[in-house]
Amino acid sequence: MDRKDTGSILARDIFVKGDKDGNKLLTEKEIKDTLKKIGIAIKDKELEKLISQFDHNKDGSFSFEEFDEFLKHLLRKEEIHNIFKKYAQHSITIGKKTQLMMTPRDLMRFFKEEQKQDLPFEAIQHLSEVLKDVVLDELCISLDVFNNILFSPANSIFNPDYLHEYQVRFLL
Ligand SMILES: [Ca+2]
Ligand SMILES: [Ca+2]
Repeated sequence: MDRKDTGSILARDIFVKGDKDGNKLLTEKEIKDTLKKIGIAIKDKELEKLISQFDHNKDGSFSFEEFDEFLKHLLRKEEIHNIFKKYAQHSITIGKKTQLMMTPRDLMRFFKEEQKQDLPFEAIQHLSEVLKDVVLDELCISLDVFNNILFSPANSIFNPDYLHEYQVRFLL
């Protein structure tokens, strides 16, 4: 079975279990309960935003197709967050907030180990405006920057075989 089948069957299974009244639609309440069950924590406000983003026919609930798309979006975010945490070995504290950060060296490690790409520092610098004038061990890559780099058009010029492994894993 390839990834596509696995993903769809999983989403279908989650959808059917979450659809308590069996009307083939997930209401906001059903979506909330479902996410809790599969261990995805999400703030009410954020969830409302996402529901309106993926509720294409604006009936206030999710059809399977809408839910499938929504779930892929969520899993991709989780995945990127997890992979960021794995490679971001430093943190900085601004006020009361502590934020995980990567150095360009950490990012190079990510490309080498996860994307099988040996990117020289210069190539890394080309990937992001933020990295233009930094040195190897400078803490400058936040989760947002990391996300932008993964999704930047510049990233696609490198090794298309491993193109956006973390973008496509849950989209396939
Ligand atoms: Ca329902
Ligand atoms: Ca809908």
